Amino acid sequence: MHNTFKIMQRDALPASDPDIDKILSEEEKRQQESLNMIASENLVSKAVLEAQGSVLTNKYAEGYPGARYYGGCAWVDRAERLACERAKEVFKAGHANLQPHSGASANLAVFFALLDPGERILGMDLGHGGHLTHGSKVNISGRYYHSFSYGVDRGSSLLDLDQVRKKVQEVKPKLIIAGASSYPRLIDFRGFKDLAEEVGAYLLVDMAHTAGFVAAGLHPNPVHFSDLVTATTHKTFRGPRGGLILGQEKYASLIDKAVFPGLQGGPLMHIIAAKAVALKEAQQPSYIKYQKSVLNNAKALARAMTDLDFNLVTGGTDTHQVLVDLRNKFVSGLEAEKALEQVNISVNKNAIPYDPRGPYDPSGIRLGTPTLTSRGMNPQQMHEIASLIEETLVSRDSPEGLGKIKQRVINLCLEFPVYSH
Ligand code: DSN
Repeated sequence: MHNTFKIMQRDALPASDPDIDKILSEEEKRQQESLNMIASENLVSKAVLEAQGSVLTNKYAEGYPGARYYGGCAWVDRAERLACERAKEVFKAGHANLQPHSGASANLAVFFALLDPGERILGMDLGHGGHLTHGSKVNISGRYYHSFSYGVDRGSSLLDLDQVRKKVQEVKPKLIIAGASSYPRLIDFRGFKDLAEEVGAYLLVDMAHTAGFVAAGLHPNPVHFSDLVTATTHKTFRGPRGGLILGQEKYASLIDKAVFPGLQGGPLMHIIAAKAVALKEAQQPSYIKYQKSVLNNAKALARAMTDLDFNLVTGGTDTHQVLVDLRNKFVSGLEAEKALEQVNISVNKNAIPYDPRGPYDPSGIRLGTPTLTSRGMNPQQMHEIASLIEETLVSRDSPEGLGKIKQRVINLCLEFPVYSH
């Protein structure tokens, strides 16, 4: 007899595939009973889940609305048109492509549209908070293009555009990528545009982590002045797993051709419909309230961690992320991640800028507030969670101590159930 805990009712699966049904139940229980502080994750609405788990998965629709390689596309055409129109409204963009399966493929489509193999790109160093797809040598972006990187200031851990300018002038890239995976501060995308103009480069802004704040009008919108903007739809934006590309109308045909037939085959129409649902949610007043709470919670968490003598990279946050340098706590990022996992707190180990340790066991952890906020938590819980983190690290060698903390974590989670509305 397996665990029967369920968030979503399933009719056919329990009998047809009890193994997978059990895995889903266990994962639902894990999500219900864990504090998910992975900064790149969130909790989508039931409406998004329903669109995502719909019959649209049955449909092939290579091409674009009105110009498909398959018959029977009338309804999926409507879904994709709605998604594109809503994306253009939400982000005030001239053009939107909702087909990228992920942020990684959205970025690759932009490179494919604008560059020839071997041309120069300049992105943020992965070890300083950049992303694999911004030119890392182990990624296609660093193998097919001639990639260079800029970093953050050694003293402040902040991006200093004067230092970036030196790199831009030295490299003279054809494309500059602005945007980060673990950088807790606002990025001056407008400043990056000025740097790009100085050398005649394109500017790609990858706002995967902060798209929710841009959609809510809480962070400056880079769509107006960048050449192209990519994002994922599943992080702060709180939609289904996937990517999108936004840009001025003049790039429409280049981008559409790069995504299909350049890079991808059939679009995932169930995901595109779910993106449309999330985009509609992003137009509701409650969405702005939600995104404000994500930011307030991150600030509260940063304050509480600082009060407990944790060192924060850059000293605080303007986003949903809090990047903790653990060196003064004499625990590594991997040890912290493992200890926290034992008490049902999910975080990821993370490099800090100029990290003296290696990438598999770096000196930091990255914390995020989007999922906690989606559960309805507020600054009071952020203080409680900071204490739980501190106590876990102190008690990491005591199974009994960790057991007690885990029970407190579960109790807190059950006060803020997932999918309670
Ligand atoms: N893996 C994502 C993150 O955690 O930031 C980026 O792709």
